[in-house]
Amino acid sequence: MNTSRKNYNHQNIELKWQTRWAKDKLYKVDPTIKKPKWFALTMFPYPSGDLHIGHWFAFVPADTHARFKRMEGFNVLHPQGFDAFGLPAENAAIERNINPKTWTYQNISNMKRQFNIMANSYDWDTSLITCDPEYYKWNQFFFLKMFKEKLAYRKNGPVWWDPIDKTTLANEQVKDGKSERSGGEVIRKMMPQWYLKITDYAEELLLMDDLEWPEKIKIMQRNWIGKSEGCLVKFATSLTNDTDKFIETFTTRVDTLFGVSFLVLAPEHPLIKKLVTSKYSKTAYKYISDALKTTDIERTSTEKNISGVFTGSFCKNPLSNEKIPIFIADYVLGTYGTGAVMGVPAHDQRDYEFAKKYDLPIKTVIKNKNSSSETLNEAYTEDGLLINSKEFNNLDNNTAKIKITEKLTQIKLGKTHTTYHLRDWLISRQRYWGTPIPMFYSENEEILPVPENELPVLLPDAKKFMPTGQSPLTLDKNFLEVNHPQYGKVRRETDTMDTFVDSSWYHLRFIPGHTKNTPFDSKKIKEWLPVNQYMGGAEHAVMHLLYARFFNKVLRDLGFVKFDEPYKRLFNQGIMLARHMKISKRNNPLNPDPLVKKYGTDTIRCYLMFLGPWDKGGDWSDSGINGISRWLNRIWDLATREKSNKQNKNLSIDQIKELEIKINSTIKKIREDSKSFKFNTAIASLMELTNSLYALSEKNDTIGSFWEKSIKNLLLLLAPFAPHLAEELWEINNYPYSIHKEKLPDYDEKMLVSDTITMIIQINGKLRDQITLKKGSSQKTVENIVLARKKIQVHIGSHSLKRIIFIQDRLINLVV
Ligand code: ANZ
Repeated sequence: MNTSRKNYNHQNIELKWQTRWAKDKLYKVDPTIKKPKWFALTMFPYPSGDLHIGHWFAFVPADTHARFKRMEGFNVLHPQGFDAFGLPAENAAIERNINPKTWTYQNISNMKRQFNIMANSYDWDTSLITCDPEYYKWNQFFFLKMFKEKLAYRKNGPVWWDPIDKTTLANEQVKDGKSERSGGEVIRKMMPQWYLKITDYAEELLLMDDLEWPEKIKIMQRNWIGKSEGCLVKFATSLTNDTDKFIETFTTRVDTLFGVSFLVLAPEHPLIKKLVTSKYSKTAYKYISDALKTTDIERTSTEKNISGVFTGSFCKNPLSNEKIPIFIADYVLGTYGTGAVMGVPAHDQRDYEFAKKYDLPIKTVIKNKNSSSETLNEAYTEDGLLINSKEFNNLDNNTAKIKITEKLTQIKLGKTHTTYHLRDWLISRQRYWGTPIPMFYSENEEILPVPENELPVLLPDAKKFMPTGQSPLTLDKNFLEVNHPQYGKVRRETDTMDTFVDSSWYHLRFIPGHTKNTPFDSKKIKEWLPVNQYMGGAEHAVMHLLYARFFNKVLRDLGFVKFDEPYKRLFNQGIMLARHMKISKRNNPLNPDPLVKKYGTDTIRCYLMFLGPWDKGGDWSDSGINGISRWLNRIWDLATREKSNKQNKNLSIDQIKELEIKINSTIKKIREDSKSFKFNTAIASLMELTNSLYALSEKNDTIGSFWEKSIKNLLLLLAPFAPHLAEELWEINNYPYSIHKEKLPDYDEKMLVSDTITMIIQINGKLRDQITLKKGSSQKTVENIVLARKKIQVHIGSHSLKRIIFIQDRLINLVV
């Protein structure tokens, strides 16, 4: 029996290779190498503390994927950086009463140490930290470019206010009426804020057919953008002023125009002041002030009792000329369409309830083709034929939409219109830890851009950065008040940018080649982008992933990049649980540092990938990790066998053939599985190969070129999963440094299926022996071979053979 060193010392090995790889910059990307390029990117982390095991679950499989690409022959750039501005870092710093900057840089150095332990193949020379002035200078630069193109603008309007984080939020950061981050219930405020005009790109952002992204994310983006095609219809008021003559409504059901029995304005509608008559003003203004205190979610909830108030004014239906009362109701939102709705109770359920409550006429104008009744117990919202609609009667309602729109267009009281639920991106934050918005205000509130050559506008080192509702930078007089050579006495904008601005273009900054004077090297960008494989959580579907697409399109239109989309392929990993609990910074029963000490990085890496399919997530179990540990020790044992002990027999031709098939099919399986991120099944097949080799090595001599080749292939296939162990065994087996520069072994298509089978030999139904035979061997051949076997002869002894049961390629049963 071969002697071998059992359980390997992971602590020595892992530290040794981490040090060596870092010293040699093993993963440094050389852009001049003539190989196809592959940009593998993972969503970069917030440096808000330690990397927990959930981070490992996000980053390790992504690294393994990048390693496979490298071994497939690509020139791989796999960078990593830190999304360093923003509320998580700022809030953590406040809790600990230290400056966010000190806190952030401390965390970054700790997290870099932890990343090294994780052994991901990052090129640290390309790294970036978004709170570095040399990075955020370019946020400001792009902002100025957008301002010039009117893609960045300031507007006073209703905004979402997070009372916990004490800042405004973008629409995307509000989920079910709550701040996505703090969980606080948001409230409406009127405030002048900065916006980026993402709505200009709504239509193009809907085009996603060429993106190899999970369908789920594409659907979420499409729904969020919410394209709606309809018609703008003008209702004449009694007001005579040119701008007030009409109330414009947006409807997707212009076919119901003859069924309008009231008009509803959102409580924010600008014409309200002019339309509310003195008789109704008291009730109307009380209603409006109450409505503005509630959230849009509450206002549009179908569970809430519908309510409204009459304005005292009327308008005129543009086609029927009927006199229509004008109401105010909170179920109409000021931020969608035109903020005014034509009420058609017979065909819209909310309008139906409203009409019932305020005793307004309910006039059916669309008739169910199969029913004669016109009385309704609820709104009829399906298709049908028009009735009570003058010359449009008997048209099917979809044709009627076209005809009525044509008529309205003719008389200039309507036109087709497409609108989107997407709102412009509000980027102002009343917080300290972010990129200063590079703007001045003159004494008479004129908006003045900071000249480009004055960038970056540095974020001052603040002593006070507690959130108060007002941007902390207003407390810094040196920052705030400027005597500008060009503009004179001006005041600086004190809000900072949403950190999603930082992450909207960071991928471009990773490409080596930018100088002090360029955000990135446009020529090299062309070689590396779009990102070949982006990997990260699905929670960013309508935030980061939408913003980054928008930013890319703006940069394209400004001439900075040539491609339309930043991320060609996207993969979302699932959620990992730690002993049935969701992992978070606060709730982390699995601290990686002691686990690494106990099991080693390679074991943890493999275990995380063995847990389940990466996109499905998984649950950590302590017994599972022990299984992985045993497997890796087995590989260690196999690949460190002494080669001087020759007492066993060599492998037979058949055994070699079987093993060759096993190896070829394992290579094929692992190549395919790794492409589709199925690391769990890839590891399972590597385990099977290990078992086959182990079984052979128990009985046979592990000498010879074939055995060596087998071990070599095993190590190459292991390298992306367990980089230290593979490297160490590579060295022990005298292969040249480094295994991570090797190519993945290829398989031979002809060597995938076996032409032999294992047949079971039974005597009186009891398993007595097994035999390897050529597939399809005849009963006669098998009988001859079996009856000639010593072991079988011993079992039969003096009994006489009565009967033989034979199932081809499966079993032979001798009845004696
Ligand atoms: C009259 C009508 C009749 C409507 C009918 C529907 C059915 P989407 O598809 O989401 O775009 N609407 C328009 N602006 C609104 C606002 N600011 N707040 C609340 N509701 C608003 O929905 C378009 C429909 O939502 C519009 O079509 C309008 O009601 C309502 F039988 O107009 B409809």
